[in-house]
Amino acid sequence: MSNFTFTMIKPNAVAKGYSGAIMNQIIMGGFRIVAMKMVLLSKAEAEEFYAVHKERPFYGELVSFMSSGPIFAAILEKENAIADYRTLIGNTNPESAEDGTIRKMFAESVQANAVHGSDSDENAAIEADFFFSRIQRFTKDGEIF
Ligand code: FUP
Repeated sequence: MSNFTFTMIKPNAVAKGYSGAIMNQIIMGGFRIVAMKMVLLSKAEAEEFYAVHKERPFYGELVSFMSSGPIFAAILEKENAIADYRTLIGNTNPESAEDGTIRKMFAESVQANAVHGSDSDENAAIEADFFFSRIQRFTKDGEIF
């Protein structure tokens, strides 16, 4: 069972002033913030982060969008974090997302879908390492993630 996940509040949601409301949903949803920073990705950094989607038709647009404005990146801690966070954020497409989910409330489209959530323990670790060093992480029990 995974106790950590990685998230980003995407440029559209930050620009619209939803960051505080989204962080509130995250904290009220039972997640602890282990690490958090506001950052503007360069195009090259967004390309590297989304390299797994390089062959997908939407890759170029996704990279442009994710480097179009500042984001919040964060590591979150909770029992069963990966699955519980994906439940909290809802479907990738906000039209299919359940009522009360972050994407239902704050997403504009499949691309501008307000937040990212890791899909596996392995990817959460890779994504967290992309943004945060060990001394920037504050886990509940001093556990290393
Ligand atoms: P998710 O795991 O819910 O973030 O969704 P995916 O792994 O399917 O998609 C990865 C990213 O690609 C998401 F941020 C949304 C974006 N995307 C598009 O921009 N267009 C698409 O048609 C599908 C996904």
